[in-house]
Amino acid sequence: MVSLKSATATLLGVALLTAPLPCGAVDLSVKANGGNTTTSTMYGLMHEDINNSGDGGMYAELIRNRAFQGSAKYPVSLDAWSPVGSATLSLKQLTQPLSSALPTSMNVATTAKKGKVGFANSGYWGMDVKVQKYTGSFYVRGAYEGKFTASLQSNLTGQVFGSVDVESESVSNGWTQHNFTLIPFKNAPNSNNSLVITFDAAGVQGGSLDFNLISLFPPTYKNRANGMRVDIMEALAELKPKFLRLPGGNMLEGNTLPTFWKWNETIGPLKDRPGFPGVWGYEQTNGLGIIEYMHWCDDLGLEPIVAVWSGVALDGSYLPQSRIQEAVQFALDEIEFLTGDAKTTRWGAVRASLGYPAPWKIKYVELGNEDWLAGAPAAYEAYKQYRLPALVSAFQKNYPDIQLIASPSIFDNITIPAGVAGDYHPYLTPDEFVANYNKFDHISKQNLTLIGECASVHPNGGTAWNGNLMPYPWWGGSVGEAIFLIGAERNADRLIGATYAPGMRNMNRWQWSVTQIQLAADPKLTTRSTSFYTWKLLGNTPLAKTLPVTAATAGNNSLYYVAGVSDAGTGVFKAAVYNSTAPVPVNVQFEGVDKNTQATLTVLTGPADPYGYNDPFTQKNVVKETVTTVKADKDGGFGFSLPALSVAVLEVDDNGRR
Ligand SMILES: *[C@@H]1O[C@H](CO)[C@@H](O)[C@H](O)[C@H]1NC(C)=O
Ligand SMILES: *[C@@H]1O[C@H](CO)[C@@H](O)[C@H](O)[C@H]1NC(C)=O
Ligand SMILES: *[C@@H]1O[C@H](CO)[C@@H](O)[C@H](O)[C@H]1NC(C)=O
Ligand SMILES: *[C@@H]1O[C@H](CO)[C@@H](O)[C@H](O)[C@H]1NC(C)=O
Ligand SMILES: *[C@@H]1O[C@H](CO)[C@@H](O)[C@H](O)[C@H]1NC(C)=O
Ligand SMILES: *[C@@H]1O[C@H](CO)[C@@H](O)[C@H](O)[C@H]1NC(C)=O
Ligand SMILES: *[C@@H]1O[C@H](CO)[C@@H](O)[C@H](O)[C@H]1NC(C)=O
Ligand SMILES: *[C@@H]1O[C@H](CO)[C@@H](O)[C@H](O)[C@H]1NC(C)=O
Ligand SMILES: CC(=O)N[C@H]1CO[C@H](CO)[C@@H](O)[C@@H]1O
Ligand SMILES: CC(=O)N[C@H]1CO[C@H](CO)[C@@H](O)[C@@H]1O
Repeated sequence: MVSLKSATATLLGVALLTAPLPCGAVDLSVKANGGNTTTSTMYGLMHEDINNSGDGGMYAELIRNRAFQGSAKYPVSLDAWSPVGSATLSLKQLTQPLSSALPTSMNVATTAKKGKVGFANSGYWGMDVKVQKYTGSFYVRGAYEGKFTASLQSNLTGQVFGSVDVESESVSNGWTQHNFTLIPFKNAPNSNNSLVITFDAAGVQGGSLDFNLISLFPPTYKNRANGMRVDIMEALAELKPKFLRLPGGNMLEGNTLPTFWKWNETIGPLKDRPGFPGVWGYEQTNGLGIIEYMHWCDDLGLEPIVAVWSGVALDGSYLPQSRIQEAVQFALDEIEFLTGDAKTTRWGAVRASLGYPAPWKIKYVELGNEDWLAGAPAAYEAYKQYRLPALVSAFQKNYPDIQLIASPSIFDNITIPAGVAGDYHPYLTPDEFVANYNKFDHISKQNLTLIGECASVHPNGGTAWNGNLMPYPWWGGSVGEAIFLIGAERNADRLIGATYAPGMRNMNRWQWSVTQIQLAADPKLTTRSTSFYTWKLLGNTPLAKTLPVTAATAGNNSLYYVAGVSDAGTGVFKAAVYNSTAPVPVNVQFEGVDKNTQATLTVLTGPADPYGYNDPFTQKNVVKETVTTVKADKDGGFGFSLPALSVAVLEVDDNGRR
């Protein structure tokens, strides 16, 4: 809630709105009582390692292909690595690998008898180099006396921004970890940088050394080891999200039946994490594992919605009924790993042994991902017949306090078992979102629903899924989403919450273009999209309770709204204008609010072109936020005018508490 003082301070040169309203204003009266208490957490996050939003995105690791992980789908490679000096790089599967999870390593050979040789890694399309502390580590095998030099340098000019010497402990018959910290003495002018590790050819016996798990982290959010990128977490925190749907959507399913996302392979030391053949075009490191997701929740105060595998793969194959208990047990174990007692449960003890004795609390478990899609109709029929029932009965028995969520919603031709919620994923045009403003008006509390993914992805009149997605979230699309969300907030006693999806993409490698945040190695390119701003405004003004609104006049179909009370007990009115040729005058009267009460009005407007978007490469924000103070008239009404294609929130100040 913006206090009167700060609201005045943020006045953007707009005078208090006291002018009489034009005729034809939408005249709304908000009742003091009779609404519904919000049970939903309303706005949250959904994360999927799509287009390097995990590896190369959130996850702060700077070294790409750090452990030469691969699979049948993505064969191991030397991507991102290049030799330095006279070195020759090759991949080796040694009889004594670093670990069974990381069987492939990089052999660095040289015929030179002296001079520096080594290798460079160009990162996730560059690396951000600043005067700050970098934490690095590598494993090496082979007899070497001398020192290693780790340096951060320009990939364009070779200029060195900082380096550190690491005394060799390496021996011929085993792997030795070398840790280092590096503080550059200078900021690099751009992100085209590499980590270079060299050693002295003269000190090497046998002509080569083997390397694996070469890692480098910048400072991370809340200084977590193996943590998250600071600028991205800060951007997410601005949304004031309430939950995180994890570990993703399609990613949970995997490409084929044997290669589903295995939570048990994402835990423990990095050398024990084999990686995962991702579903978006690259092998994932599993560095961002289930514990890291929990830390992400802890650090941003998010309620985890943990999705468990329901026995289907993206290629449409699914477990027969005779094997469904495999998925059930795997899911029960996962929740036991997160929530089980460290002393009395098997998986709780495993968690404790990894250094996390305190269990997490899990309130929501989702059973699968979009089970109406992959392998339909046969796989969906199997979901209805035995996959969902098996999971539901096992969870209701073992975890009766957890709110279960089926991956389809009541809008997906399914009868969801009693007590289980559903998940609805609208990817629509703005017009369709607006047409769905009333979507949840008639669902019952028993049909509790999560909007687990949501975004405007196609333009009105466009080619829908036969054509391309839009290149970025665009203003008209963002307003369409906002109207749908405002409609949803009117029913926030029947919804678990709503989240945009996907959250982000790396501009250097992506398949899905419409994301809330765009990013690259260079933090300057971290871009908040038009939808980021609309979701932020709605998410920063939560309603504890809805309030009934009556319209004195027939109203104007271009204005969509919800009214309610904030957590602090003050009045809140949220609205958006769509398909209007002119500003819409509004008069909102809160029952019991006196004349001269002040309110803060925040209005978001976009560029003249409704297809305008926030381009990471120009870094210009097309969304304009205007904050004004509005004073109640003698009848306690707040009069203001909302521009065509706008999203607004009016917050009655503390003196308007009822
Ligand atoms: C850095 O250099 C390597 C090897 O020359 C090259 O393959 C890579 O694309 C470069 N990376 C960047 C970010 O320019
Ligand atoms: C390197 O650092 C890691 C993480 O702090 C630590 O677990 C490990 O023991 C260190 N290794 C050595 C050889 O010091
Ligand atoms: C993880 O669990 C799956 C399913 O039970 C199993 O196939 C796999 O071997 C396990 N991975 C490890 C590293 O134990
Ligand atoms: C709806 O589900 C039923 C039962 O699973 C199935 O027989 C029917 O074909 C489905 N209808 C549509 C339109 O998908
Ligand atoms: C917006 O206006 C256009 C053109 O009149 C119309 O086709 C469309 O259905 C309208 N959209 C909504 C959501 O009212
Ligand atoms: C839940 O939704 C379904 C499908 O719309 C409907 O048939 C059913 O009656 C609803 N259940 C309750 C308890 O309202
Ligand atoms: C409260 O819930 C009832 C029953 O679902 C609904 O009819 C009514 O519109 C809701 N009122 C408000 C103000 O949200
Ligand atoms: C609502 O008012 C605006 C501005 O006067 C106008 O452009 C729009 O057509 C109106 N919408 C409807 C549905 O009457
Ligand atoms: C010459 C070169 O590779 N320049 C690149 C530096 O990095 C930025 C992104 O961080 C690229 O846009 C440039 O092309
Ligand atoms: C490796 C990978 O995922 N590459 C794809 C990322 O997305 C772009 C844009 O759609 C594709 O061209 C790449 O093939």
